[in-house]
Amino acid sequence: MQIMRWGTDHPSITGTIPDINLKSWGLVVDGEVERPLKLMWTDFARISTVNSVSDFHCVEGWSVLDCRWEGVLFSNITSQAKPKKGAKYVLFECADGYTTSFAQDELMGDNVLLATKLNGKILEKGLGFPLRLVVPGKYAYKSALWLTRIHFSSKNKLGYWEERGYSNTADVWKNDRFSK
Ligand SMILES: Nc1nc2c(c(=O)[nH]1)N[C@H]1C(S)=C(S)[C@@H](COP(=O)(O)O)O[C@H]1N2
Ligand SMILES: [Mo]
Repeated sequence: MQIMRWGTDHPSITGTIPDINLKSWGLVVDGEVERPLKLMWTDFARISTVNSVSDFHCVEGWSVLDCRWEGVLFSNITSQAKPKKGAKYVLFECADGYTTSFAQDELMGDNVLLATKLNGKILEKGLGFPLRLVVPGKYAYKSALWLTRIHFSSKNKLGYWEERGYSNTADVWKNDRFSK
């Protein structure tokens, strides 16, 4: 296993790092939900956060160990937005146009975060500022940077790399890299 620095992989599908202004940025939570939300940065300061330490693995063979993430539990957002029955799938959209997708039940663990901090510091621009998804045990392409939208649906829409042949389940410990 290769241990590397952050950002040595392809950090953005557009090749540039989105420049996000916190005054206008907001996270939209919509789709098949009882209560669509738009959470602004000032709202994030009010929602309680948790810490979660995990390793980060890319399908291309590099890893970053012992990342201490801090952020809002995904399950906290779900309980606010209240997805409708049957809205089993979740698509994450990002400021650079990137997307990634999950089944909702993969995201309900107490280590799945919308992270605002890494190792005690607000995320750097290149690492997803202001908000990135952290799903320990899933490959790095499931960690959406520069989040702008969480969309609940009864339909399973594949994300950017998942559409291009990478596994939708992406379990690191099953070496589950490519779609079957
Ligand atoms: N918004 C966005 N998120 C993204 C990507 C991207 O291009 N855009 N690339 C993914 C891939 S393929 C990897 S390996 C990781 C890299 O995360 P890092 O830049 O923090 O190392 O981000 C993932 N999340
Ligand atoms: Mo990647």
